[in-house]
Amino acid sequence: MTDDGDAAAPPHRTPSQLLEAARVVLDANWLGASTKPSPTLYPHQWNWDSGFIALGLATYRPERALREMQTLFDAQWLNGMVPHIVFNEAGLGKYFPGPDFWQVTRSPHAPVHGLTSGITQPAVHGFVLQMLLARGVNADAIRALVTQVMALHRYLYRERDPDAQGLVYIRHPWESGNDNAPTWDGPLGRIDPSVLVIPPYTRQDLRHVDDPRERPSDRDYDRYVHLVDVARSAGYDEARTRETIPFQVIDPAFNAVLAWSSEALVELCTHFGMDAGEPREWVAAAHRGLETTLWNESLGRYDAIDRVAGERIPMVAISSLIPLVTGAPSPAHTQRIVDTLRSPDFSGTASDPLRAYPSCARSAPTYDPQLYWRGPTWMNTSWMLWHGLRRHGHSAEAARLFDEMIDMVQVHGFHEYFHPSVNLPASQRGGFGTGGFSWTAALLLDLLTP
Ligand code: 9WN
Repeated sequence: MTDDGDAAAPPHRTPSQLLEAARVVLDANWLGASTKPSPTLYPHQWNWDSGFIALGLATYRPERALREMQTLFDAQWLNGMVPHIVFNEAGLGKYFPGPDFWQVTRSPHAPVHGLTSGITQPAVHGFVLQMLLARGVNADAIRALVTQVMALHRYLYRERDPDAQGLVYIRHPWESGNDNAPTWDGPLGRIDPSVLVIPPYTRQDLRHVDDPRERPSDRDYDRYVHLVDVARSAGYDEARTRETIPFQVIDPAFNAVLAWSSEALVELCTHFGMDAGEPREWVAAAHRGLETTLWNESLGRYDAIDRVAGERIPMVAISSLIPLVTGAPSPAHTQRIVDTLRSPDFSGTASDPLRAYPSCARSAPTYDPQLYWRGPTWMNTSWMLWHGLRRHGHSAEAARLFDEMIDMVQVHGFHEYFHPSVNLPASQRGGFGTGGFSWTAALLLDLLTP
C-alpha cells in the first residue's frame, strides 16, 4: 500500500475541495521546521522539494514557507553546498542512505551535526525566493537568504564548472532530481557492480510503494551506493572526487534551473540594492553554455554531456526541454521545443492523448509509463514547462498544460508521479510512487492561487 492519507484521496470535484485537500497533505507532512516530501517513503527534508513546497506554503502559511527555506539553508555547508537531504532525527533508520552511511563529517565543510547527505540537488532557491517575495513573505528574511543562495551558486561554479564554460556537472544521478532518467544509463553502465566492493546496505524504499517496478532496480542502487562511497572516500573534497568518480554529467535541466535562479538573483539583488554584477555574469555564461554547447540543432532539444567519456548523450528525457524556462532559447529554438512538446512523443495523439508531458519520449525504447522518471508525468517538470511556455509567449499551450495538471491531480490524487495516458482503463492505477506527496500538493496550490 502507498502511504496516501485518506483525507487527500481523490476524487476532488471542486477547486475548493482540491485546495483544501492539498493543504491537508502539506499540513500532515509538516515536521515542525520543514516539510517531508511524503508520509513514510521520504521522512526527511529534501532540497528541491522544499523549494516547491515553500511555494505552496506561501499561499496559506507564509511563515512556514520562510521557515522551510531557513531550515534548509541552516544546513548549508561551509563551502556553500546545500545538501540534497537534511535528516530529521525522528526519521532516522527509516530511509536509506542515512547519515551513518553518508558520514559527511569526513569533510571539514559539513555541519558538525553530520545530519545531511553529501550531494546537492537542482538550485531552485533563487526563483523560489523571488516568488516568495511576490507573495508577501518577509522581505528582510528573504534578503538574508539571498546571500546564502549566492554562496550556493558560487560553490557550483567554483567546484562543478572546472572548465569555466558556464555549465556545471552533477556527480550523482540523485543530484539531478530526475534520478532514474535514461540519460544516466550510459554513464552508469560503465560501472559494473559485479566487480565493485559495495558497502552492505538495506533498501527501505520498496516497503512504501505498491509495486517495486515503480522504483529503480537493485543493480542501479548498487551503483548509487558506489558513487556515494567514492565521494565519501575522498572526504567530499570536490577536486579529489573529480579525479576518481566515474559519473560526471552536465545535465540541461540542472543547468536550466540554475540559470533561472541566477536570473532571479539579478532581480532580487537589484530589488534589495545589492550588487547584481556576479549573478549577471552567471546568467550570461549559462545562456551561452545552453545555447552554444548543449543545443542539438538536428534534434531540436538540449543534450546532456558525459564529461568522463567526453560524449554527448542523445536525450529522450523531459530534462532536454526544461531550458525553455530560462531566457536562453532563441525564438527559433523555442519553436523547436514547443513543436517537440506538441509531438506524439510528449502530447500523444487525438485518439490516445498524453496529459501534462511525460518524463520521457513515448517512442523511446526505454519508455515505461509506470517507472520512476522513465515515462510517468511529474508535477514539478510540468510546472517548470508551464512557466517556460508563458515566458516565451505560448499562452494557448500553457493554458492547456495548466488544465491538464489540475485534471491529473483531480483524477488521481496527490501522487508522486502519474501515468501520462488520459484514456486509462478503469482497472488501471494512474498514480504511482508514494501518495500524499508534498510537491504535487504545493504546486497545485501555487497554480490555483492567483
Ligand atoms: C533520492 C524526494 C526525492 C526527490 C527526487 C526523487 C526521489 C530520492 C529517492 O525523491 O529521490 O533523492 O529515494 O528516490 O527522484 O527528485 O527530490 O521527493
